[in-house]
Amino acid sequence: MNAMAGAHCWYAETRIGQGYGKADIGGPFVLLDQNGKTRSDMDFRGKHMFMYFGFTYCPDICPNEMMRMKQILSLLDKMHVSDKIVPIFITIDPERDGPLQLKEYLSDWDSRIVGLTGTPDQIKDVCQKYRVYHSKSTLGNNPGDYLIDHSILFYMLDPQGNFVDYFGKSLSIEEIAMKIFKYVSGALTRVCSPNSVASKSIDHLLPPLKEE
Ligand SMILES: [Cu+2]
Repeated sequence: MNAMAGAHCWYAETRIGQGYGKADIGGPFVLLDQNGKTRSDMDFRGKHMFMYFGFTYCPDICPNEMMRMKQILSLLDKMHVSDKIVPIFITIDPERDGPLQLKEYLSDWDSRIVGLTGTPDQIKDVCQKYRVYHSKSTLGNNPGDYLIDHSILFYMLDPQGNFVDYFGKSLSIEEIAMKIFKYVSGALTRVCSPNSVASKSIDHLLPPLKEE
């Protein structure tokens, strides 16, 4: 089967920017890493960004996804391509996830993962650019006691910072690692779903685009 035949590139349909070739997802950011160093998306040019948005106080979803990220990284090690990507964890909880908190959390998973945080406005901005759904729900009377419901996706960007693909929960770590391998080796260049499932599956995971 030719996977590209009749392929459905979902981001081509969801127009937010103007002009051809401009991805709907992604964009510049300037944040702080887990060592307190200012990092921008430009720092990662030349490598594929492999990103996840979550929060360190997440009781179950994020630990599960971080375990997957760690396992994917070790599969990429075995494929000898892990140096072609930079794994990134961006917090959606800037109030609680400062650099130190991120450092402690990420050292439990994989020290190669770049943790990023920022001011609430900076995080809001990057979440909008990557269309990350997140919604806070308080647990009790203490305002610091809350959970955040959020989208569960890995994002893949190319070495120029253009969005190329996302990987949801339905994909196994082996499938994700194989896709990443294909992207970094040039066998795949952008997201196209051979069965048009992608456009449907991501639309209810992401907040609606604002037509502005
Ligand atoms: Cu989470």
